[in-house]
Amino acid sequence: MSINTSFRSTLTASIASLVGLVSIAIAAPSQAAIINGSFDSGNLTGWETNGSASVQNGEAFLTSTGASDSSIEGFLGLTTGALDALNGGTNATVGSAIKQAIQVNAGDTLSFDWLFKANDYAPFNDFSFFSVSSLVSKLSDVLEVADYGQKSAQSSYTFQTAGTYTIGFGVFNAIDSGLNSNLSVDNVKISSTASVPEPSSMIGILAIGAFSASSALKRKQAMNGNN
Ligand SMILES: [Ca+2]
Ligand SMILES: [Ca+2]
Ligand SMILES: [Ca+2]
Repeated sequence: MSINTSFRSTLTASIASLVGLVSIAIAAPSQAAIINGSFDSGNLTGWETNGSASVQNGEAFLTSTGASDSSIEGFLGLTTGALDALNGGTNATVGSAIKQAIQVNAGDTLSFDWLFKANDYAPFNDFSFFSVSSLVSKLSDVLEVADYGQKSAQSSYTFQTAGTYTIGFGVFNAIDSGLNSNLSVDNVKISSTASVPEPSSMIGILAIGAFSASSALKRKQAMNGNN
C-alpha cells in the first residue's frame, strides 16, 4: 500500500464517521412539543380525558364531576390517596382531569395559564391541581379564593432530568359532590433553554471540515506528483 492509498483510506474513514455524526444530530429530538397546547383546534386532540372536559372559547374547560379520586389517581399515575392528601385530608370526592405524555430535555420548562372558578363555599374546599408524572401540586381552592371566588395565573415547572413525563390538569369536589367548580387551562407550552445545534448548521460545519480534508488530499497528491 502506497502512502497515497493509505491516506485515501484514512480520509474515507473520517468522512464516514462525519456522516455518522450528521445522522445522529438529525435523529436527536431538538425540541419537545405539546400537541394542541393552545386548544385553538376547538377540541381535545392530543389529550386524554377522564371525567368532564371539553374546549370552550379556545381553552380546556374541566368540571369537578365524572370520576372518583382513585380513578383520576390511576389515570394520571399518582399514588393512591394523593388527592385527599393534597387537599389537606379534606375528602376529594369526584372530579375530572386531562393528560398528555411529553418528551423533554433537562432544563426544559413547562408553562401554562389557568383559571380556577369556585362555585362552592367553605368548608366545601373544591380544588384544582396540575401533575407531572407522580408529582401533584395544588393550583388553588375554595379556601384561597373565598366563597364563590376565582383566581387566574400562569404556572411553570422546570424539568431537571430528560425523559418522558405525563402532565395532567384537574379539578375536584371536596366533602360532597354538589356545586361543581371549574378549571380552565390554556397556552400549555414547553420552552427549551438548552442550546441544541440546528441540523443545517451542523451540516455547514461538517461541510467546512470535508472541504479542508479535500484540500489536504490535493496538497498531498501534488507533493507525491513532485516526487
Ligand atoms: Ca387558546
Ligand atoms: Ca377521597
Ligand atoms: Ca363542590
